[in-house]
Amino acid sequence: STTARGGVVRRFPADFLWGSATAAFQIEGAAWEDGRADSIWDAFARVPGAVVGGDDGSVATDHYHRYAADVELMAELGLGAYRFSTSWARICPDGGAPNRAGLDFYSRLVDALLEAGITPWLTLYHWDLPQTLEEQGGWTNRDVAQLFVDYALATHEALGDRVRHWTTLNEPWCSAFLGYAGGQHAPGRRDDSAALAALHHLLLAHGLGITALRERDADASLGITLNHSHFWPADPDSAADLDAVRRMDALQNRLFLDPIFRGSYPADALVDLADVWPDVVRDGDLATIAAPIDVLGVNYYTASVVTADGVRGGVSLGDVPSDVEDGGSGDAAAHTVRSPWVGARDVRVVDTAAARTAMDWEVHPDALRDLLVRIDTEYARPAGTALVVTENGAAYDDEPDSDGLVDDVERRDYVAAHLAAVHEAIQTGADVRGYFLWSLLDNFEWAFGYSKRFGIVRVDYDTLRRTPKGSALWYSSVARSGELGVDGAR
Ligand code: PNW
Repeated sequence: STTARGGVVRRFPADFLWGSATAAFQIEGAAWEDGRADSIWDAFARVPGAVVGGDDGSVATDHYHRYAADVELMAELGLGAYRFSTSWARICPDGGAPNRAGLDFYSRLVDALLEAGITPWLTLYHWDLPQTLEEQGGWTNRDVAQLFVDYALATHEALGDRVRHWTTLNEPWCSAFLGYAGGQHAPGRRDDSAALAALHHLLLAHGLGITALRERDADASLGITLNHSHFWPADPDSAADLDAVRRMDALQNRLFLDPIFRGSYPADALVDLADVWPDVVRDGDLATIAAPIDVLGVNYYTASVVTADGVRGGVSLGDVPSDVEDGGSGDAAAHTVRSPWVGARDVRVVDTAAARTAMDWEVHPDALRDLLVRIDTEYARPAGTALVVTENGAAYDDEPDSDGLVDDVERRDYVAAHLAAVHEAIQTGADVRGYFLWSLLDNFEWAFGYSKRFGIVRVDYDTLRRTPKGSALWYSSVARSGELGVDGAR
């Protein structure tokens, strides 16, 4: 069911954080203004076939010029927190020395948020690596982890007096596996060993970043955001399917949770990946990566039934809709992608009767509850770390009426069902402190360009006008009251 269950009103803790989330590249535009240089996503968007419709981030939602109105909108909706990212390519355009004009933009944004009573949650890396660093090998180059620390400290120096919640990385799974193994994301490489080197250097950057920020600012709340998912076996009696679940869980969840919370890569994954694992882990790295964190951000969208038993069919998780395969360019020589699931390319996804979003992602709210309880019990709580849902939301094919209004009942139901799941996790005892809806605005949905809309606020890409959808008004009343009504009603 995609509606909130139970015949009761669900009351969230009084200090529960209600927010929305965005990321710099997806909303800012102003791609070369005030000294900003190319990021890997600017370069990737120029590759024929990489992004649907040939879309890019040059204008996006023009948030760079409209941030004040966007903050006002959040205030009108009564949202108490805002998760955004700073652009590395704006702050350190050539990967090195900081750019004052770039930092000033975020300083203005943070001031506007604080003035509106909205708590800023800042993410340092949401995928926009300076292109000059890609030319030095990108995340396969260990030196990039140290340059990330310089960027983090420059940003903290400018904003640390006002920003108290710092996140190092957003979804290193996507950066490493979609960026370097599958090619769906920038820099668009397809090299499994490079993906694993990138993964290790991303985690190293996180650990070095936490250590440096902690040294500068002992009271700040520090963390990382990971994208998690849950996998069920198509046949619980099939050894092949159970092994498929084990391998997928390792790649998606444990390859990140284990080093961060236990200081080691999962032994079974190291065996699975032995043929492609690069020689990049040095003495002391894992202790650095396991630096204590205050908050683990959990991004959750979907879960899957999987099989590794050929007879059950299914589709590879690397398959993408044909309109996306060549980015809609129709260019035969266009950029191609493959499954990002290193060591699990034989695993296939089996359709269930669950509803789907416009991303074709199945809707499974209960898996969010189970994931939060599992991560809380097995990893976060023993480490003294709190959980925050840093992204959850859905793309749907919104249909504006003649006044441009969108009554997005499906998105509201999706969010209501997942909030009910978060509430159940809290009742079970999981320490979940907040929820950031993805996303405040329709925006640049990576390889899908502007063709997928995740916003609770519609953006008209001709006029750049913002119009809150039905889901925004509904979410506003949930956030203001701290209560989720029966079947998601308020
Ligand atoms: C996340 N996948 O991206 C990001 O953090 C957001 O920037 C993004 O807009 C949002 O989720 C919606 O997609 C993902 O293919 C992109 O598994 C792709 C995948 C997962 C997360």
